[in-house]
Amino acid sequence: MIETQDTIAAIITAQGMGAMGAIRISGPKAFPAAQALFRSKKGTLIKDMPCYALAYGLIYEGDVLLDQALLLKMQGPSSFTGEDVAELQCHGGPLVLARVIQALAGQGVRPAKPGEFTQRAFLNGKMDLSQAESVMDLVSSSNQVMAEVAIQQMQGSLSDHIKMIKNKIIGWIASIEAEIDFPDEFPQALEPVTFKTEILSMLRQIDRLLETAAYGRIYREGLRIVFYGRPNVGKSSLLNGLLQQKRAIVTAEPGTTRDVIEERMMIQGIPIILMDTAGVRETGSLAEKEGVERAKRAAAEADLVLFVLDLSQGFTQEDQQLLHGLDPQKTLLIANKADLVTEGEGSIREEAGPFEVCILSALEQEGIDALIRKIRERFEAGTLTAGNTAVLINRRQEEALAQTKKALKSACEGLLSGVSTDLLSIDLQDAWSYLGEITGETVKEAVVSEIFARFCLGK
Ligand SMILES: Nc1nc2c(ncn2[C@@H]2O[C@H](COP(=O)(O)OP(=O)(O)OP(=O)(O)O)[C@@H](O)[C@H]2O)c(=O)[nH]1
Ligand SMILES: [Mg+2]
Repeated sequence: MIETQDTIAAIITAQGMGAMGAIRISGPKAFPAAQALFRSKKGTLIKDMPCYALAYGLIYEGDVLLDQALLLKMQGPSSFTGEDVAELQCHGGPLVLARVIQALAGQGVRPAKPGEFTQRAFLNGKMDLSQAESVMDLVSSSNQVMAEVAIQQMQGSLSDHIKMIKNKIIGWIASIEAEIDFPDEFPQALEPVTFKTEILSMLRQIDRLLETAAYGRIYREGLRIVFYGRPNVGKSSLLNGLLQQKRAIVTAEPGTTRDVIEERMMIQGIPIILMDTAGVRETGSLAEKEGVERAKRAAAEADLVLFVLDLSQGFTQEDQQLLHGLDPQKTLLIANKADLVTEGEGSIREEAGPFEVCILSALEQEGIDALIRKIRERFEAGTLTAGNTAVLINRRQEEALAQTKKALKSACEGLLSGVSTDLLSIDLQDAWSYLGEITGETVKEAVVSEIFARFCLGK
């Protein structure tokens, strides 16, 4: 346990006005500090209350009555942070709560930093780092899938898996150490063929976890869909059509959109970031040039590009050039302005080659539903259906798993090519240590602080 001598407090309910507002006080002085402010109606003292008991009373700062409140006592280690915790359930006015926090400051209780309660829970061994990260995922989840996965991960769906792999590796390391220390009794700790089979199975498990990274990013941050194409083909009209509002300016003049316009929406439970961009063309205008550069960057970083063309003009040479650099797996070709043509739909499909085509009219709102279905299909065409997984790893965990995989592969190759056992042990220790970054045992203090600093206040 590290030094957590300060006693801290924060409002743990949403900011602003509400029927109720709760304040959490955590640390060695939680009970005496709360006692200095709180007078129970029945005269009960906090120190005499059992753990998880509630008391009703009044909160004072000196002689000034601040509020009526319920006090909940949670004695360390049986609390969220693992420390002594007192929670005051007050009335939810921002001023009332601010005055209570101020009164607590008078008792030597300092305001908690963002994520500090959860950080203490982690440091006191109440949860591992991946579980702590899931707390934030749950609080900030914008969709049902993320919320469901976050609660599973808080319960240990990821950490149990990681612990299992780590234990196996520790077993191997122990065998190697035994071989080094007592070569006569343990002549060949790891039998190469068995070891190879086991390590391959472990690598498959790691791959399955790694496969969840892409969905993890989408459910945490949103699927980035970028409208891309020549000027005037109807990109902004399509953005507005999907959003069902006139978000972007639409004019008959080519070069209307300059900046990247970003909007969030949900499409059948998937969080989406829609990005409208400037039409790509050679231009003398500095602002438009910059817009075109931004459009190209956005398309390169997109999860899905909606490449829009004007069906009434057909598949122009410029369209073909632009489309050339795009990945058919990550692109849908939108043939817009279908209302202006009566034939030629078939030929666009042929010309599109490997690109899937969606014919629609943004102006008449024809074909938008089919587009939405196609977006959903593309999302589900990945390696797994995210809805069935209990784990969605984040970028940090993905990086640590990729490193683990490298170290394990190196161990496996080493054993097969007959390297010395101590080199093998180093690879396995590396793998163990990378896994420890996920659960938190081997992660650097600075990384821990950075993770918790991203949390919201009061969490
Ligand atoms: N007939 C018809 N006109 C459309 C359709 N979609 C867009 N337009 C028209 O095409 C013109 C250009 O539309 P925008 O949505 O501004 O096109 P854009 O691709 O965003 O253009 P830039 O921002 O200049 O790149 C406007 O006059 C729209 O009304 C459509 O489906 N049918
Ligand atoms: Mg536009």
